Amino acid sequence: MAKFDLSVLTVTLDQPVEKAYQVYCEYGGVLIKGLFTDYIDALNNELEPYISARHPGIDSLPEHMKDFAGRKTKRLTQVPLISKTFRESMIDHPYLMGCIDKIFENICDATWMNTTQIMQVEPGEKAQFLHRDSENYQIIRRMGKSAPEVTSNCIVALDDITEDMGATRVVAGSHLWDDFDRQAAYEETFPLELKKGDGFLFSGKVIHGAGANVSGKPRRAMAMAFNAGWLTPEEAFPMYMKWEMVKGLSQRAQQLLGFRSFHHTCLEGGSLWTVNFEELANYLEHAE
Ligand SMILES: O=C(O)CCC(=O)C(=O)O
Ligand SMILES: [Fe+2]
Repeated sequence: MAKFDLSVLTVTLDQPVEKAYQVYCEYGGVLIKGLFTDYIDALNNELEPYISARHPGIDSLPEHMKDFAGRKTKRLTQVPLISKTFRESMIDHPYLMGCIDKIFENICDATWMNTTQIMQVEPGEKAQFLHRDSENYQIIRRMGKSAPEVTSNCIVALDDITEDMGATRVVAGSHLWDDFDRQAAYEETFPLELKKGDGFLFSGKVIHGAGANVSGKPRRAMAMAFNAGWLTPEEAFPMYMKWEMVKGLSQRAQQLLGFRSFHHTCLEGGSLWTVNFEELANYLEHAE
């Protein structure tokens, strides 16, 4: 198969967010060159001891989910808790937030972080089964291509990632398929080869999965996934982070981490995630 031309998916930070959004809509994802290049070394340093201490595979899961998570893949969450660099400089990156605002326009007034997850695919790992991330929300997934976007994921390369290391396999355009029950053939995928610091932001409706690692090196990437603020996220950030750590962050970061209420403004509706019918952050400030 001819190699997929990644340049059609690629934007640079000097291009307008509208361009990134246009690519996202057409292909289901957009590769943002050098999105986090300035921060990856610091992030890796902060994460290193935690990744080293983690063992591959997730023991407590049912068998099919053990395959999904990867038996030779290390998964580590709690990135905003572990990494100052992440919570202060990466989580609310203006370009990424610009894209997220476009993607979720008219779907929700505020977005939550769905998960921040290190996915280190170790040598010898087989390919993950292909899936859509919206499968976490089956009722939405069953609505097919016309469903509202409820989750969008940015895969960030924490190292240069090549096909043999297990680059994510992506089926471009699969967010627009008429039949969401159709299985994708491996030949329909392309390997998402990235340079350290690149980010690939893609729709929850796009078919993808981690590739097999047939190299001798671990493949280190991070998922920064977002979801509509009215939907339960994968990761329970406010259950393990403390307000003291979050209160100095931007309002956007606080919102992403679940430390602010959700107020409907663009859509009709009330407020969610409140205390005594009031803004959660006000309560937290006074509850200290
Ligand atoms: O690690 C990857 O390349 C993709 C992982 C993934 O898609 C997932 O776990 O949902
Ligand atoms: Fe996925």
